[in-house]
Amino acid sequence: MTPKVDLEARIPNNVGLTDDRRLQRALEQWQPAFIEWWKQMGPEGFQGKDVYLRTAVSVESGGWAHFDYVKMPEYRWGIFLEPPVKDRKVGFGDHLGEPAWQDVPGEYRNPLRRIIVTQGDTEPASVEQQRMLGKTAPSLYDLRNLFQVNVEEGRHLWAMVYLLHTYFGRDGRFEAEELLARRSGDADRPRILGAFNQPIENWLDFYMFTTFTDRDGKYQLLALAESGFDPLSRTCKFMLTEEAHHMFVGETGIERVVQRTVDVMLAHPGDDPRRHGVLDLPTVQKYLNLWFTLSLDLFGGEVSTNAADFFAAGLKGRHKEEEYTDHLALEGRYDMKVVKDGRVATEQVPLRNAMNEVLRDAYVEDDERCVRKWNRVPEKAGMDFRFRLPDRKFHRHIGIYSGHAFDPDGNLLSAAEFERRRPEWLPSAKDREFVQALMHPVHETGKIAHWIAPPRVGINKHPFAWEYVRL
Ligand code: BYC
Repeated sequence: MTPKVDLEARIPNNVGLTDDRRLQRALEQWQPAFIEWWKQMGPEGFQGKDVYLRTAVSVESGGWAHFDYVKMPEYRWGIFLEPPVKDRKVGFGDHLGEPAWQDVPGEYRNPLRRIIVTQGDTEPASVEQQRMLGKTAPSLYDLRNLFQVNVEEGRHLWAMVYLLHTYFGRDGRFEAEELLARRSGDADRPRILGAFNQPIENWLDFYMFTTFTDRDGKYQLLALAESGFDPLSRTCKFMLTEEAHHMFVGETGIERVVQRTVDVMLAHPGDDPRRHGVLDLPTVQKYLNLWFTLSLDLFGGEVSTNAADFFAAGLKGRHKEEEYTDHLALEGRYDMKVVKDGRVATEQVPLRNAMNEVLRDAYVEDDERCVRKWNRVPEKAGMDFRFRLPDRKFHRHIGIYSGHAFDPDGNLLSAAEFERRRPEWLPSAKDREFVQALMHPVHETGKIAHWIAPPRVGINKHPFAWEYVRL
C-alpha cells in the first residue's frame, strides 16, 4: 500500500518516513545542513521576504500544489514519489520483462549511484548560479518565478538525497553531504557537469537557461523515469510535473523579450533597437547559441559505452520507451555524423552506443518547436528576422565534435577562424556589458523593466499587477 501524504512531519512526504526511524533521523540530520546551504547559497537578499509560492502537497493530478506567501527558508521541501504502477516490469535492455526492482541490484550499485549523484548535483548548482538575479528582476512577477524555480530545484535535490539515504547506506550519506559541499564555478570543488559551472549573470542568461538547460533536465528525467529501479522512476515522474513551469518561465520570458524589441522596432523603423534601451534580436540569437550548445553537451558523448551500459542494465531508457517497438536495441544502427580525414562523414554506430544521441534528437526537436514559437513574433510584425538553432556540431565541449571547430551551419573551420568569428556567434564581452547595463530592478507592483513585455496572464489566476513578493 502507498503511504499517505504526511504534511505535518518535519519533512513532508508520501514515503512513510515515520515508519523508518533510522532513515527519518538521517534525513532530519541532513535537513539543517541543507537550510544552512540555502541561506548561504540561495537567493541573495530576499530570504526574509514573503514570496507567493506554490508548494507540492500531494501527487494527485490537479491538486498537488498549494499557493501561499512563504519566506523561502521556511519553504516546506518534501519528498514525493508518484504512486507505484502495479506489477511494473523493466521496459528495456537485458532485463526486459523482469519485475522492476524495489531495491538496488548489487551489480548496479555504482552506476546507479553515479547517475543519481550527477542528477542531484545539477539541482543545487542551478540555485547557486541564479543567486544574484533577484537584485535585477524586471518585475515582481519575474522575481517570484525565479524564486519558484529555485525552491523547486531545492526540492529536486531532496528527491535525489532521499534515494541516496534510503538505498545507498553510508555511501549515500557521504554523497548527500558532498552535494552541499561542491559549488558552481568553484575552481577547486566545481559542480559535476559543464553547464552548471557557467555564470548566469543576467535575465537573458536566465530565460535561455530555463528554456534550454531545464529542458535537458526534462529529457534526462524522462529517460530516468523509464528506469528499472522503481523508486528512481517514481521520483523522476513527479519531478517532471514541476519542471514544466521552469520551461514555461524560459520560453515565455524570451517571447516577451522578443515582443518588446519588435514593438520598439516598429515604433522606430531603421533604428538600432539598442539605442532605445532594448535588446537587439542578433544579441538574443547569440545567447540562444550559447545556452543551446552548453545544454547539448549535457547529454554526454555521441558514442558512449556508459550510455550503452546504462541501457543494457535497464537503468536509463529512451524518452517514451513504450513508443519504440524494439526494447532491446541490439540490432539497430544509428547514422552518426563523425569527423574523418578533415571532413564530416556518416558512420553507422550500434544503437545502444548511440543512446545519448537518440535522446538528444528528441530534445532538439522540442527546442525547434520553441524557436518556431518565438519566430511568430517577428513574423506577425512582418519582419524578416528569424531565430534558429545552430547546427549541433557548433561550439561543443563534450563528445566527438569537441576537438573541432564548426560554424553555426555545421561547416568545419580552423580553430583560428572560429576564434576570429566568435563574436558574431556568441556573446562577446561588449554584448555582455550591454545586456548587463539594461538590468535594473523593478520591484513595484504592476511595473516592468523597459526591455521586456509584461506576461499575458499572471500566476494562479492573479493579474500581472499583483504583489507576488512583499518587499
Ligand atoms: N560536463 O560516456 P559519456 C537538470 C563526462 S539537467 C562534464 O559521453 P555519459 C537540471 C562523463 O561523466 C539533467 N563532464 O557520458 C536542469 C564521463 O566521465 P568519466 C541532469 C561530462 O556518461 C536545470 C565522460 O565525460 N541529469 O536536471 O554517457 C536546472 C564521458 O562521458 C559531461 C543527468 O545528467 C558534461 N556535460 O553521459 C536544474 C542525468 N558529459 O566517466 C536541473 C544523469 C559527460 O570519463 N547523468 N561528461 O569520468 C547521466 O545520465 C550521464 O552522466 C550524462 C553523461 C548524460 C550526463
